[in-house]
Amino acid sequence: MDVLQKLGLVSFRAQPRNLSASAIKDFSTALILAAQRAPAVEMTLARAYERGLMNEMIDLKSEVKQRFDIDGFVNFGRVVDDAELQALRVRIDEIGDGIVAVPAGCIRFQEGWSAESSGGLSRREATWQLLDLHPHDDVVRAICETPLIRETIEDFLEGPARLWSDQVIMKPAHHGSVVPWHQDTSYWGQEKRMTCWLAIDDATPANGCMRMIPGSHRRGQLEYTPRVFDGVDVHLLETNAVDPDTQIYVPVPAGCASFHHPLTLHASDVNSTAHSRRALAITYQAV
Ligand SMILES: O=C(O)CCC(=O)C(=O)O
Repeated sequence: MDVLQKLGLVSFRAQPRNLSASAIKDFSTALILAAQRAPAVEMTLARAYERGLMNEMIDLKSEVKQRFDIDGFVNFGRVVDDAELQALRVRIDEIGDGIVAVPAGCIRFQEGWSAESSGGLSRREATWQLLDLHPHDDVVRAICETPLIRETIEDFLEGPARLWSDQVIMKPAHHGSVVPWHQDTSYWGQEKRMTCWLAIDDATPANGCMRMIPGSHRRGQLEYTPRVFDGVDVHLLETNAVDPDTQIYVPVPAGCASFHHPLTLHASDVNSTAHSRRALAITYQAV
């Protein structure tokens, strides 16, 4: 029997591939709603650990690793508890509101926004991205150094790793913008790194959850072009040669995470809902 079934768990990865984009959105939304109602459907090593299921945990670890090796990403389950998540939310709000100061280089605002010329947007609503907070903020650093996150990345990298960077894409309500198809290596080069993408709010197809192309990490570095998008004051790198028919939506409930390989093609849509979709991407580098 599949180890997930044995644990009474269902993987988000069981997403049918031959459905239309709108059917996939409905399916993904149904999964995330099910996860909220019944946390038992989360695929989580922590749960096996809590139940003292050590053998299952070892099996599950190898199952997760196998899936990761095949797909270049895995929808993992819960990595932080409610109190940690709440502390992170409060701190991100405080930084967005300017109540807790971080160096100016850690904040990217939406294009054209300034306190004097705000266009009706608060400072927090106009914050597009927070970058490398962990050297400056204890709450964010503690989350980035969560042992389950570090150990999972070290399993994927097959060796020790150190925290390298963090970023929060804020995707505020109503105007959170698109992140185009890209490989992280287009920004970073080919160093051996791995990212844990922790949902601060529920990430759904409607509010711009991640979309991934399974197996794309085996295609090597692809061509890319810099692009400027409306409302985003940064050059984003867009990889061409993407067949969106092969994409998978990866909805992640708040407090849970997906992990992705730096060569895996991924993107996210605009957030047209009334609630923000924030996520903390935590990257480790092999040492
Ligand atoms: O949060 C997003 O929408 C995109 C994040 C991303 O591209 C990444 O973590 O590499």
